[in-house]
Amino acid sequence: MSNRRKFLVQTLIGGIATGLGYRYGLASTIMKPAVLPPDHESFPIILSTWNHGLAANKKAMGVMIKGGSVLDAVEQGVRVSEADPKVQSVGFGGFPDASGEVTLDACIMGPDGRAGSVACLKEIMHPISVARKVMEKTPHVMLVGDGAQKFALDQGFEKTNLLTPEMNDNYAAWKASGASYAPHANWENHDTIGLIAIDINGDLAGACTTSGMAFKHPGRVGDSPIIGAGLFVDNEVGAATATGEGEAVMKTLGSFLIVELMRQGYSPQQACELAVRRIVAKIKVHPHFQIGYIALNKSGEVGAYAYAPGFQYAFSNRNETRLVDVKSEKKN
Ligand code: SD4
Repeated sequence: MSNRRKFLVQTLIGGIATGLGYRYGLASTIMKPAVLPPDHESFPIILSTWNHGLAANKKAMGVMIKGGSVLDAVEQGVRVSEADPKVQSVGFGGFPDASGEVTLDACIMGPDGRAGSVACLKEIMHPISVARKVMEKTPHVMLVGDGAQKFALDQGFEKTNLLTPEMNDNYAAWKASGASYAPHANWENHDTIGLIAIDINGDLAGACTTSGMAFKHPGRVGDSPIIGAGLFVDNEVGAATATGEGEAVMKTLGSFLIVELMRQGYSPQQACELAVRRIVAKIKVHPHFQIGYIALNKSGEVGAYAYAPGFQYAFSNRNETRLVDVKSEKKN
């Protein structure tokens, strides 16, 4: 067989195998992600959800520029949002649940594949740091509720009242208006921070932290602390994180899906679009539905996509930090 024919036959067989693999979910076992050499000129690269990500990115960049690890960077970055009462869906000053309590969800994942998570954690200012301790100090991945709080206190974290006077007023107004739960997640009222980063060595990490949907049912946990839903990192491939109505992200394991799509060769942008379309195909969404994904691959390429207009993310590389408007499936 001539070389050209051999090439064509091999390409055809490879294409069929890839197509079948993709169709039957086997592609990750037969394909390697395309990895370009890291662009050291602009690395580190950091992406985070919503405009408060600008401050978080700057903090995370500072940590890496000073020689800190990418894991330290993602943790320190999102702690900025957790401590800021103006960020109303994360940490201190976050919206409470339907009983008036602020309960926090967070997770972290590092380049070595380790992960830690806390859910429904009360009265602790920095759930992301508790999640990191779960990862580093226990054989577990996730601690929830009272057990998570006990662990945090044992680790030296202190109790803080997370319900600010402003949020108390919001809660009272919500009660007075009939106290019905309506998941409206967009820039006006939602700002979970998911932050993903790649350092100058090409190592990836991510962190995601939230107070969840405003006035949620007590005990409700969203996507943000669920590894694979709100966040996923695979150091060979890339990282992805989510914001918006977590139930839809959980039902489709959105961040894991994006990373697996990138493993199969899709760009971060294509992978985010496919993950949003997976939700559209599988779940009946309501008129105020919103979901936003951001993703970063091992080569430093980035992508983002939302269901509805209004989603933004903060982009940083060594040279600049800026806010990016994200395209959406629904146009208005
Ligand atoms: C949740 N995904 O608890 C979170 C909420 C969110 O911006 O992202 N808000 O479902």
